[in-house]
Amino acid sequence: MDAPKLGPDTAEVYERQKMINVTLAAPTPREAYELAREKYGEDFVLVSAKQIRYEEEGGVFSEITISVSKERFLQLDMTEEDESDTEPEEGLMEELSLLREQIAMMKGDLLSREASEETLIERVKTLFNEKGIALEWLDSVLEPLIGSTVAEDEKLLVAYLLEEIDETLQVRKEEIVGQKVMMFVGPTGVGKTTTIAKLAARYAYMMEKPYRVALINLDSYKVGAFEQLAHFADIMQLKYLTAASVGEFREVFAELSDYDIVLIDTAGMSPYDTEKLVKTVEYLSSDTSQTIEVSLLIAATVKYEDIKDIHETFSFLNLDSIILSKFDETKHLGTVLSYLLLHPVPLSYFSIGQEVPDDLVVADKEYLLQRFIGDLDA
Ligand SMILES: Nc1nc2c(ncn2[C@@H]2O[C@H](COP(=O)(O)OP(=O)(O)O)[C@@H](O)[C@H]2O)c(=O)[nH]1
Ligand SMILES: [Mg+2]
Repeated sequence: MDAPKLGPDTAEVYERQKMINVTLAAPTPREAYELAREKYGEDFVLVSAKQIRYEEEGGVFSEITISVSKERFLQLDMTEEDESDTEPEEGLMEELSLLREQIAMMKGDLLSREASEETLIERVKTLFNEKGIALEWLDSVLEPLIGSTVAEDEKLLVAYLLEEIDETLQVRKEEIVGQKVMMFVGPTGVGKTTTIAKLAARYAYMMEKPYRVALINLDSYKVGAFEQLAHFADIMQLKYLTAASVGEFREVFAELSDYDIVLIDTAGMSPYDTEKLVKTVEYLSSDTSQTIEVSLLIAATVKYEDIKDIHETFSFLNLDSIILSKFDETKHLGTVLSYLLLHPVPLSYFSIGQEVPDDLVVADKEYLLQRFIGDLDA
């Protein structure tokens, strides 16, 4: 035959236009013909018949080839296959489609879970950001949580962030060993002079032992500034000295070797002031090898825009500690907290009001966090 092979070998199916050739085998040509009639009724045409000898068994078989309409052939073929061969295949198909459904469900589940986690993280991030915490810090802390169990629960997420804040914040123990020299820097009006007065009273009269306290005023610019600190010194009967230049500072500092604590008041943020501060710090650490603790005062009320300027002006002094002032004036500590998270310098004291000497507390993370949580709750 010259037609191309189309079907399985056993059936030797050939297609001619709309007809298909089917070969059937039986012991005799007659039985083969009966077989064809059984299968296709009258709907076929006999094409050829031949006898086949089976070598091994020495038997003879008759083969007939008939031509059946494609339609009829397919009908029969399908029903036959349905009964026998296709069963396992169909089972497989069913299993496959079931599996596919399951995978689709799992995928959907996973996607919706990821999506809900993302929205949960976004929600908590927005909450903290609205309270002043920088996105930069929030992203760095929250990113590793994506896909973790913490990210599936809002309360856990909030608790995790508070824990991270707690861990990042640093506080400095109040320690007085040897001579302690402290310089207070920060923008005008932040509360430097008031805080120095509070600390002077604390060290001189309110600790378990009285310390000898001296005050130096480097704040030669502000009108009335000399009088303010001098007034406190007078009331508390403490040594008080002024120095308008680094040269003068050198002279007055030399007089103070007997004092346990020297507190240095400074002026604001002009380049002239900061240059004087740098020179003073340099002088103290190089010429007298005296360790000097530089404390930056930041008001809890500080605005986000201002805190950058403050950082740029004072951070190159190598800050040893930060004092937060005006705690009593705001409930919103996010901005200052955010600064502390991005620039972790230990906190030393909190100024919580105008009263000298009472409105001062040693820095305490709990105190700060409780207030921040109160603000979050609101
Ligand atoms: N409400 C409040 N006012 C404060 C606090 N600390 C200082 N002040 C007030 O802020 C103003 C400026 O304080 P001052 O010590 O002169 O700031 P300085 O310019 O940094 O020396 C004064 O009226 C202080 O009484 C504080 O913790 N809370
Ligand atoms: Mg002052």
